Parts: sequence; C-alpha cells; structure tokens
Amino acid sequence: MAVDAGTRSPYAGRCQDDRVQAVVLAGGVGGARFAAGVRDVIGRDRVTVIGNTGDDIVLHGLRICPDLDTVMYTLGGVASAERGWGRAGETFRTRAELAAYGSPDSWFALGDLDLATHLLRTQLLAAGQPLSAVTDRLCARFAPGVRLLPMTDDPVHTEVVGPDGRAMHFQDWWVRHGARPPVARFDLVGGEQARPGPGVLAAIETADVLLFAPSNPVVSIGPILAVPGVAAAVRARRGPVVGVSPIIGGQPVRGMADACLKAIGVDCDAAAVGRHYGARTSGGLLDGWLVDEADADAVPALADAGVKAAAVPLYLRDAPTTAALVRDALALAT
Ligand code: FO1
Repeated sequence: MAVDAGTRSPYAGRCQDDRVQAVVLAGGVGGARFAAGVRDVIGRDRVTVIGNTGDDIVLHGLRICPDLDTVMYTLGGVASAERGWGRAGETFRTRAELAAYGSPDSWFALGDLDLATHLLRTQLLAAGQPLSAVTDRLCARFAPGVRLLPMTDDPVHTEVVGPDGRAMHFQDWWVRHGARPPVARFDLVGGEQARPGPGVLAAIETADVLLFAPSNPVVSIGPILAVPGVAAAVRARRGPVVGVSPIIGGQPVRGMADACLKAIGVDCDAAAVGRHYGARTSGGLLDGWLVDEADADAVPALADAGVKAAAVPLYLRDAPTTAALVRDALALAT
C-alpha cells in the first residue's frame, strides 16, 4: 500500500531525497511490521534492517531463521496475517507426516511453503555461503525493498537458563513451554565469538537515523546488541537513535516480552524499557523513545533520564497507522 510521506516529519521533504538512509534493529512480527512502515515512509532501497538471529534453530537438519524469515515474508507481502510468522496460504502436510513418523522435531510447525526456504538455506549454507549471502539470495525472490542483514553470519542462538541451571533452546521455551518455565538468564550461545555481519557496523555508523523496532527488548533486540561491537557502534554513531516501546500500558503488544523482562529484572512498562536501553548522553543507547498515549505520564521521567520521549499511538493496526508511527519516530529523531 503506497503511503504518502506525510508532512509531520522533518524527514518528509528529505524522504524523497535519495540520501536519507535508515537502519532498523528488528526481530519478530512487530519488528517486521514496523520495518515495513519505515520502508513505506523512507522509501524502497533506503532502509537496512538488521535482523535478530538469536531465534535460529536447527530442526530436521534444517537451519531455520524465524526473525529473518518474518522480515522477508512480511515485507515481501507473503506472510501469514493471522500468525504473523510463516507464509500466507500455508499448509502443514509435511509436518503432519513427520509427526506421524514420530519425528522429535515436529513440535515446531514448519509449513510446506516455509520448508522450501529452510531447504534452500541449508543447502546454500552447506555449500559454504555465509548466512548474509544466503539471505540476499532468498530475499531476491520476495523483493522486500530493504536490505536485510543478519546481525552476524556466525552460528548463535539464545538459550534460556533456569534457576536450576538447566538450559533449553529459546524456541523450546517460547513455543513448547509458552515462556512459562522460570528463567535465571538468557545466554546468546556463540555470542562472544560472533562478529557483526557484513555491512552491519557500516549501516549503524552511517545511517541518517537508527531505529529500534518495537520488538522484544530481551530476545530480539538484546541479541543484536550482544554481538560484540554492535552496541558500541550504536553509542558512537553521529546520527540519532530512536526506539519504539513494545510495551503499552504495562502489557506487551504481542508475544511474551513480560516473561522476558521479568527474567532480567526490568519492569514491564514503557519507561522501564526505555531506561533499560538507557540514554546515550549517559552511556546508554537511546536519544529518543516513543511511548503510547496510555503511557504519556512516563515522558517527564524519561526526559529526566536523558531520553527525549513522546506519547503517540503505538498500535500497528495497518499500513497507515504504522507509517504515522514511523513519522512520529523520525520527528523525534531531530
Ligand atoms: N511460533 C509458535 O508459537 N509455534 C510454532 O510452531 C512456530 C513455528 C515457526 C516456524 C517458522 C518460523 O519462522 C516461526 C515460527 N514460530 C512459531 C514463531 C517463532 O517462534 C517466533 O517468530 C520467533 O522466533 C519469536 O519472535
């Protein structure tokens, strides 16, 4: 859906200027929908999305990259609207067959169309291509209109460690156990050795504006920032950094960010998440933080903490409301 650049943003005039570049840190469904709005406002081929790979998992011998695929499918216009992840018009016949065989991996619902992505990705990785090249190859088919960069080409995944020290893969915790088991900490396995993917640091350093999508701060944005060098690049960049709260009125907009935030001792509210990222003027990551109108009372406290905040409608109902939110984020990035 073409959305006018609008006049509420100081970038409005500049959006037509092919010099404006934005970079978005994103993971999950909310992140993908927000990234689609950034593309609609800034323009195609001027947005770089740095995608979380902490959710990646190998099942049935296939490398699955949920957050990269959600961005690719959503911006390619082929994502399932009701699930948010996977493909529209999906069927799960192969999964049913795998379950009938008693496959231990069939708990994770891989659709028949989606399987083609994982088969080709696994084949290209096995042939020695880095994840970034494979992602480019897969995206070429869907023309998302953004450059989608894995946060790293190195194999990493988020592990959930319980108070008893037992660890499980994030997807196990999220999908099979519904984020219910208690969490002592989240670890990015392989994180210490991971290097930022090709183009990641350059995009962070040079983009006119860097946006934190309203993704899960712990398991979507957190892993991206945990890749050595990424958080420092965000802090050091010249241009503004603006984030969008994934929490409205004390509740996550989707998913189970509340369980994740509790595990790291951060209150499930917009101001607490803004403070969790911190103000760049005091060593943190943010210059601006968008909260929903329901959390307008958080704005003064965030200002005191050095983060310029604004209270605007945050629900990503459809393309126009998402574009309005993006324009509000860009307006804060002045
Ligand atoms: N989420 C679920 O709750 N159940 C599933 O069976 C499931 C399968 C799945 C397959 C491919 C894919 O890309 C995503 C999938 N998801 C599923 C969502 C996934 O767990 C989340 O999108 C992220 O990893 C968290 O944002």
